[in-house]
Amino acid sequence: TFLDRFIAANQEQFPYASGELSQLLRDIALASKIINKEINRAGLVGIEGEVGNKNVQGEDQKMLDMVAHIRFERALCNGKQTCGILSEETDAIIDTKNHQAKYVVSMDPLDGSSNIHVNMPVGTIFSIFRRKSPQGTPPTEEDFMQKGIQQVAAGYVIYGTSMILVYTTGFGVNGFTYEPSLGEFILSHPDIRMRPDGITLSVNQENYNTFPAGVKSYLDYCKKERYKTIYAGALVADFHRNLFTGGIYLYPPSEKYENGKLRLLYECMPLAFIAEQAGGGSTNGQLRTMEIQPTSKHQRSPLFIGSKNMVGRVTDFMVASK
Ligand code: AHM
Ligand code: MG
Repeated sequence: TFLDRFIAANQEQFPYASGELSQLLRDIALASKIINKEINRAGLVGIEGEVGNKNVQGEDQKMLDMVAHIRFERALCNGKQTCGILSEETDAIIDTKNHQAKYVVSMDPLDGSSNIHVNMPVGTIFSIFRRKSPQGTPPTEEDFMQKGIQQVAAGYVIYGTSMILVYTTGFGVNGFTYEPSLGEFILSHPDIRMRPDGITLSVNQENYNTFPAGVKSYLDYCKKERYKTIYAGALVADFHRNLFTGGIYLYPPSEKYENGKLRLLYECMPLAFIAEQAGGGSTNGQLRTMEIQPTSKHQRSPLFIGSKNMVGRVTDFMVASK
């Protein structure tokens, strides 16, 4: 099944189905195809850059973040279904001038971009809400200050060995693999379910010394149980792996990042929606990620996400240590 057909066939599942959300998802898919192309090409540039000048490499990465951002912005503006965009790459919300549109999109256009110059996977993460402000007016910050449980759809694209788009509209999770010769996404992973348990642990232990006591004891427990640590350094890639094999990804608070590093609106929330829809879980160590009330656009949140029992266990460890 092609993505377009799948979206059309499932349109009646959308709360206010009238084709707009379907179009919006297609716009995102289109932008991701373009970005995939840019990233493939950047690989070549990166390899050359490595031999030469480090600064150029740094600029390259930043450039790609911006390229991805611009591609999405354009696709969403042209698609006309989005009135506002919140992106990791710009501080203010973007008014697409489509004031009649019903939806707003939060996104991290290129997650894990430091992976680019070493040819490791990167991703895009997105979250879609219905606006709160009236149709016909410009988007407001309020439109974005909604809890995860209000998301209409969320997903990610992983630019890896192949490009895969995974999304949910609250009726399970489906994954589509890009077939370059056809230029189409094809349903390759229908109804993805996450195992309740796993042995993969994805965490950067650099800040172990200043992690909360509960996290430290959980990590000690994982060591004792001989869990294996796999960390790609790109949230999308680590999450994707754990989604299929069972596992947990953590980015706890530490001295360096007192609220963790990841952004609530366009990193934690969308992946939490997917995790839950696949039977997994996500918390900030206390609260369900989906129930956190955002208070600012780029706010950070600790993240404990993955197989349900693993997330339950680390959360228990944290509560017990309080
Ligand atoms: P980015 O959005 O600037 O790429 O930062 C988010 C990334 C995540 O993809 C990844 O999991 C994390 O930062 C890695 O951070 P660290 O290097 O501190 O482990
Ligand atoms: Mg990111």
